[in-house]
Amino acid sequence: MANVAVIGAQWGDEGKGKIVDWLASRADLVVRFQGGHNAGHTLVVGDKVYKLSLLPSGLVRGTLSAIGNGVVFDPWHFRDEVAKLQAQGIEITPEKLQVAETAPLILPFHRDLDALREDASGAGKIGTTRRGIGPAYEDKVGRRAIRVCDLAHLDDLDAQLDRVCAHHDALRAGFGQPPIDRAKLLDDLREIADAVLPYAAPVWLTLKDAKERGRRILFEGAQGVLLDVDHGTYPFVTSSNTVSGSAASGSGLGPGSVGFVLGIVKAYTTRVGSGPFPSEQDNEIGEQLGTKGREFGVVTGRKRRCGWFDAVLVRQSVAVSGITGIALTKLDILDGMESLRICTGYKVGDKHYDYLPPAPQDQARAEAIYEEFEGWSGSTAGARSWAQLPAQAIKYIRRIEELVGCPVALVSTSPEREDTILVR
Ligand code: 2SA
Ligand code: GDP
Ligand code: MG
Repeated sequence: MANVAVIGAQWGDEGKGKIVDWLASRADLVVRFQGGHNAGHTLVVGDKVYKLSLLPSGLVRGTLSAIGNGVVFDPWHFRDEVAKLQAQGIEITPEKLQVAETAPLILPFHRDLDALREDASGAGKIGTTRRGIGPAYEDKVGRRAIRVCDLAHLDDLDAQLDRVCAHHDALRAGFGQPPIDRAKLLDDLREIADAVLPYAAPVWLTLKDAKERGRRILFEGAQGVLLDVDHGTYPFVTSSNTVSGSAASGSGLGPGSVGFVLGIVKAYTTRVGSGPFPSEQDNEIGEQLGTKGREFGVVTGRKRRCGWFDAVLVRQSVAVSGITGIALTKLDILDGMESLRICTGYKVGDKHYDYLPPAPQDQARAEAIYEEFEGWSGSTAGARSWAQLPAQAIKYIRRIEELVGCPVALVSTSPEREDTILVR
């Protein structure tokens, strides 16, 4: 089996966690390559529910897992999430989990800045998870980040602390906040270093070794292509590249090592946070999808916005992320709906678009053009074979394939691990 990258092809929460978990039994190593503890992946195994934010979903299967250099890493959250999963009976040791030594840290002042900016932005706010993701990536690109490897050199960190504190103190002053308490920061880092350093490792070397031994690597994406900082609905995006291209740079293997790009696609559309959403149903239909689909943020508990399937967006995600096959999730949520709609294009003023116009002003004005679709009366919930799907549900899947230009390889029909159909 080729190495697989699992990529969200919409605005996140497509069900990547469930699919990674399902695939993890067929992989030797699961690696996360972007994002941080803004991600929220729910895994249901029998009567147990696991909620992961920072840790790779492969851990639940006991598969060797790694957090790559492309991830922004909150060491305090790491400690707590490890403890939470251990309490649920998951084995987490340095033999099972590695953290890239070069991953930049999310520090308390990143979280502060994220919240201060959001609070000051009023209606224009991004709707971030307030976990300091954006500010931490800014420091990485600005070459002033403190990284995992620096936790082993805390007595020799003055020059780096000077740089990062000078930058943040100026920003904090603008919000009327006191400067960073450097002594406290160093104390806190000394205390947390012991919880992190045993896991710190050259993940790129582990991957090189895995590749040479022909091990199967699973790249676990977070968020979705429409939240990609280059390809998404900018500026209403996250601060990393969520496309498959970053699986290579964010873990330390060349792009040739990603053999199959599996795009995770929900059978309708959701978004959490602000920003354009042309097929949004701010009405009874959206309520129905949200209630039945339990569409609430895993990290923040926020209600997710819901709407019809948008084929324009997914077609674009397939292109920019090189998606080779789709895992279609939550088909069961559409069971019993009399009629369905699929967005096939946009009208912006008198212009027609079959892709997402780049300017936020045009995205905000884009009106969805729909194709009507008859629903199905039978149930797909819990189906484990293609033959169990109602004929009309199969038609819906086939139409999605046509419109987005990519075959459906998997269909998911419940949160349960085994309720997954492998399409042959
Ligand atoms: P951030 O915090 O800087 O990454 O926020 C920027 C935008 O990215 C969105 N974002 C997400 N969208 C969907 N799911 C995410 N994970 C959690 C979940 C979210 C939650 O699985 O439910 O619990 O609210 C996620 N993480 C970031 C975010 O909403 C902003 O639009
Ligand atoms: P992720 O961020 O892409 O991993 O997705 P989340 O875990 O944030 O959100 C997906 C939610 O849908 C989770 O609660 C899953 O348990 C659930 N889920 C995944 N696949 C299915 C499915 O096929 N049917 C139903 N009903 N729920 C699903
Ligand atoms: Mg999620």
